[in-house]
Amino acid sequence: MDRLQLSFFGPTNSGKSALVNALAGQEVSLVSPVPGTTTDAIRKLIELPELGACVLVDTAGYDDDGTLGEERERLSQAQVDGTDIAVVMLLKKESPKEKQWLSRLSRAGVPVIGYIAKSDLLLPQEMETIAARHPDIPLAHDLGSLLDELVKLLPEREDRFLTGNLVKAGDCVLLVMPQDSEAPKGRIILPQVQVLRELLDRGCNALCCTPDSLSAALNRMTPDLVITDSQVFGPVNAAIPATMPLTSFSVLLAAAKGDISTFVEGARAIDGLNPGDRVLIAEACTHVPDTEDIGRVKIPALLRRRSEVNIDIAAGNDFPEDLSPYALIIHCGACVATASLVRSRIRKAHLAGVPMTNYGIALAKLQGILDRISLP
Ligand SMILES: Nc1nc2c(ncn2[C@@H]2O[C@H](COP(=O)(O)OP(=O)(O)OP(=O)(O)O)[C@@H](O)[C@H]2O)c(=O)[nH]1
Ligand code: SF4
Ligand SMILES: [Mg+2]
Repeated sequence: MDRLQLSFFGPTNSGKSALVNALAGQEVSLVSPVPGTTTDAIRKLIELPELGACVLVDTAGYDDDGTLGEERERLSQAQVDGTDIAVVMLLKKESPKEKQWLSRLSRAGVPVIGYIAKSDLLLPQEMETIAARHPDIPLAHDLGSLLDELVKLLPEREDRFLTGNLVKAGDCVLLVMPQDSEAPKGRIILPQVQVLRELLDRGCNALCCTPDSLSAALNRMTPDLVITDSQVFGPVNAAIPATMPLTSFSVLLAAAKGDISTFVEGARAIDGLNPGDRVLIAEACTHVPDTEDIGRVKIPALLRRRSEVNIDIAAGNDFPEDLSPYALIIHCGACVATASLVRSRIRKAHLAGVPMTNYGIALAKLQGILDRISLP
């Protein structure tokens, strides 16, 4: 279910945007002979026959001198986290930043394909010289060879179910989905749609209700599992029998995107928070915060009820490089981000020795029911 993120890095004017357009078979990015044409990272969601659901990320080129160039390179660097496979453009004359970028990607554990840029303009021996410079990475020089190398590097796609072993065919599942001011108008949010679809695919019977209609729903069916929005964990837990399995959409998502045991372990650090400690709330995307925003309003309020901690918010790509000031990181459900992004952040937190949890698990902990919920 997770999209494969393919990111294209390289010097300005090396043909990144032209290559992304060729792969997508449409104009995703502007191509021009003017160095620095692409300024911000451009993301294109696309289905490629050989690769499945992908997000192609065209980045601003490096080797762009000046302050803006540095700023653009910083934005391109932010795309490294979350990248499943990187395509790095290799020029005839080695770019001064080539080695630095290759080692940055290698440190981040991102597999790389070197793409010999504008190979139609090169002599065979010039291509060989570039290949000799990079004996350790697979190389491509046109669309066909790039697709071949991408297919070879495809990570094992785990087609695991969001609901894991919590349900089996024929089970009745009750979904509690508040439609408060935070819910998008006229729509159901993605994790709920995904879970509902999966339950149908797995041959389960699913009934949806809001917290207000929960008791009416319970009169109609005895669920084998209740999946709730984690914001109403407490009242839902109080309304159902103690033996009835209960989980939340964000717990299911946390297990699919990240590492549930790290998150459960991280949530236990909430007990050790002291006044003055710094907690980082990290969101994978930027969205306009709401008055009932879970990360900016609800979780901070629950944390401060226990201890006067200081809270920093990092949205989108602004995940701090230096995590050492933090006593705890609480990450969002990453509904629109790739699992690789969350895993790379878990790795950074681990290296910095900072516990990390996520919204759903933290809410369960803060509402005193972490040990009550079923994990997929
Ligand atoms: N001959 C040749 N020219 C190419 C090829 N790919 C791109 N170009 C040309 O190179 C120039 C730069 O291409 P872009 O795709 O905009 O390069 P870019 O790496 O995205 O550049 P920035 O956005 O500035 O970082 C354009 O004039 C393209 O037409 C190629 O494979 N062969
Ligand atoms: S990616 Fe994170 S912050 Fe953005 S909407 Fe999804 S859960 Fe919220
Ligand atoms: Mg470009």
